[in-house]
Amino acid sequence: LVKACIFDLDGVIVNTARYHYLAWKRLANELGFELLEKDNELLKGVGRMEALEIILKIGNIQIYDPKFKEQLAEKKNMYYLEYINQMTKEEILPGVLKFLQLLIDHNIKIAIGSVSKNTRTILKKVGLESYFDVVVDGYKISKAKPDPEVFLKASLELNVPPNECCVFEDAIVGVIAAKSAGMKCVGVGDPRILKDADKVIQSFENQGLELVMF
Ligand code: B16
Ligand code: MG
Repeated sequence: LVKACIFDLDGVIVNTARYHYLAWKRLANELGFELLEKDNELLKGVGRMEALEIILKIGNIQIYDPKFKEQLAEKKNMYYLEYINQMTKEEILPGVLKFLQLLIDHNIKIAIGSVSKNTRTILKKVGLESYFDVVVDGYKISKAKPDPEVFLKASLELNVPPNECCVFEDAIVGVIAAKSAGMKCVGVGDPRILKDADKVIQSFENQGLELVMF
């Protein structure tokens, strides 16, 4: 059994991946190109500015002015916040609450490891702000996934060594980050995409403690 579980936020606890996509798509459309649902896979888990670079590459747009780039990223975030502000606890993904409670009941610590700067807002919106022992978000780190910084920081704050932590991730870069942090990793989503995870689940529904037995 592991001693702590670290959860990615977007796409694992709540389905905000969809809102990130809609917000980037709006920005892309304004810049004159289309953003496809399949392009969204590349955006999962990467930081805001890194995501913007990917978007601009897809649209074949070159921008050299860093200020203008900041403005575009901020615009996207405004669109994103419009969606986020409508969120309720109904949007916590199926089985998540039950699984978190199971871990708490068995004295397994729980943390959030997200590069999102909107982590606190989202947790508040869905009523999970006081659930986690530790929350590491985009304000506490300087390197986005696939860098392991976010998970190592969580392990440090939890006071649990990396090899006794298990990360839950929906993004390829997140799985890479977890593995290079020396942690166990459960992928949430498509096993063909999350090949490097130790295990992959479709959802948290009906998951028991054996999921974190390695
Ligand atoms: P923000 P995670 C990530 O969160 C998202 O997956 C990614 O799509 C987003 O670009 C990034 O947060 C930054 O988010 O713009 O809210 O700071 O998956 O690490 O929970
Ligand atoms: Mg994610």
